[in-house]
Amino acid sequence: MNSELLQRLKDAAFEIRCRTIREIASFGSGHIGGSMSIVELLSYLYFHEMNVDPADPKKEDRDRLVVSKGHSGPAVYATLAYRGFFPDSLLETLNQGGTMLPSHCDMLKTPGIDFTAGSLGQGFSAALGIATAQRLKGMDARTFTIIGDGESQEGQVYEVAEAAGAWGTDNLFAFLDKNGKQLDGCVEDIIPAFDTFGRWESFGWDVQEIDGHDFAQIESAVEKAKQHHGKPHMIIMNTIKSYGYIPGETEKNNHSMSISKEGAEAAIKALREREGRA
Ligand SMILES: Cc1ncc(C[n+]2csc(CCOP(=O)(O)OP(=O)(O)O)c2C)c(N)n1
Ligand SMILES: [Mg+2]
Repeated sequence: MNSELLQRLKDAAFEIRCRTIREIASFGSGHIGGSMSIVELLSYLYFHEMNVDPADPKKEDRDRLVVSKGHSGPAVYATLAYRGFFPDSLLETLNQGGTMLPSHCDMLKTPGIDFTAGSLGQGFSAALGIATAQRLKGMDARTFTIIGDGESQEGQVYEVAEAAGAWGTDNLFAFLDKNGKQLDGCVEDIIPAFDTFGRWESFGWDVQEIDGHDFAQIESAVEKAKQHHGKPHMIIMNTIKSYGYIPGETEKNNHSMSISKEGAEAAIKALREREGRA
């Protein structure tokens, strides 16, 4: 990855993290853990990879993103705001009455959200449907989707695995946010995910495993996937739940957390220092 792009993406990730932390603090609590673990991916998709236009969020030939772990809405909204889909000021309305930004992604409420999610497993099915429609219409567009490792315990996920593998849906690019944690504990303690890589391969997917916080690895995996025709793509991302919201990184229960306004500013200061930013 060239250094100019790397710096641009790192800056975007920092801006998105600051916005996500403040946004959750404006409501007082929210899904910080699974929001922060996908920030590098969101930065990469919206600031480098995806064909989207904030001035025309519904343009037909766009690439789509279905965040099937829809509780990560706060990070997605922060990304969309920073990309220019709507003003930053809306982030302060997160989850409040009448908001355009409900805690879970809603395609009827928010410009730039391609599918409603929150009931784990369902968004992933929709992503396959959207990718299939793009193919049937002869479009060049891709569908990106993000699922969680806890979400991967949903049986519906494996209906998608089977169908997409059988159909060779190669415009479907899935990312598994393997942060090792679900709502109330570690995946390994609840339903250990035996051989995640082999499992997806066995369904006929093109599978890679990377560090989900490393932009160079994200770029190389996406570029490799684009060259691999005839199979849907699964990029397993090893991540840290709450990454970048430093007080949450070492917290056992970091799925949904309370954040005060002062706590948000202290956390942003700590992140700024850790990243060596002025
Ligand atoms: C069908 C369904 N069951 C339960 C929930 C409640 N729930 C919300 S988030 C979550 C844990 C998800 O864990 P994971 O997919 O690993 O998400 P992440 O760690 O990325 O936050 C659960 C059980 C839900 N949203 N949908
Ligand atoms: Mg998880």
